[in-house]
Amino acid sequence: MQQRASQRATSDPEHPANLSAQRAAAAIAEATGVERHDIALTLGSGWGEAAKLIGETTHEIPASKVPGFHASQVAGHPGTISSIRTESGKRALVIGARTHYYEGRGVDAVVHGVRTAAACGAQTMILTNGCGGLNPKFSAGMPVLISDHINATATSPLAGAHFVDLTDLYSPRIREIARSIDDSLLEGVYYQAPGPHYETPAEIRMMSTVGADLVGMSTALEAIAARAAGLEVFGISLVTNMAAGIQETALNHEEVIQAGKDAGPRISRLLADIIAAL
Ligand code: 8IG
Repeated sequence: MQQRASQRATSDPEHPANLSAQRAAAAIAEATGVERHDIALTLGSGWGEAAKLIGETTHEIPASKVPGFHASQVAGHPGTISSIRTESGKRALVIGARTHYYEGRGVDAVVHGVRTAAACGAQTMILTNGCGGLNPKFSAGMPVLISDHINATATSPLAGAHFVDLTDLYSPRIREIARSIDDSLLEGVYYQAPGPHYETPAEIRMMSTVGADLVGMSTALEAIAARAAGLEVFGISLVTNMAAGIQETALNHEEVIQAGKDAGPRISRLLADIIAAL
């Protein structure tokens, strides 16, 4: 019996999601003249400026010009895809246009950036985000390495009998490199909630109990798709607020943007140094 396309495994290059990523990669290659990118980064809340120190931005493409990408709905997300040449001559693809699960465009849209990165030839996927902190060792403005995740979206970017191992999903090798650059960096388990609402204090207590240190609305689904596509994954969060009930004041997106601005120079330098050391 013939399977419907939507039921086929996403490891199949003919799957519509992979064809869409190949079209995006072709558009990026055409707009930049760069046939292969080595590294890709997705910039989350607070990380919008952080790619500037990585190298020279040679091309900047509005996300709406690349198949499958959408203009950002979130303030503080640039909505562009850029190509950067690092000092060592590597090519970095910077995806400043993340589709979040809460936008309701489906999981394939959420991981389109990751699949496009793989189709552009990238070997490494760097996922950044802004998030809430649960672990009392953390405070607003602190970058934290993601050591593992809890995917609480109740879905997967993969379909079909595609059983992907997620042990050591967040590259121990690159985490070690990061700590060799800044030995004060802490690590934590990231909990991806579906959003778009923030949590209640009771939910935050539950998440702490099940082992979460960080909570946000991205990254886990993207990391799964990246691993499935064979990429080495590195995740880093900027704690922009302490989670509901841990911080005394109500949560708002303005503090998220402000924390990003305040931490900007430190996290930019850190990201640039990590990429230079890969
Ligand atoms: I920035 O406290 C940011 N994103 N779910 N909770 C959730 N997402 C976030 C939070 C937070 N802060």
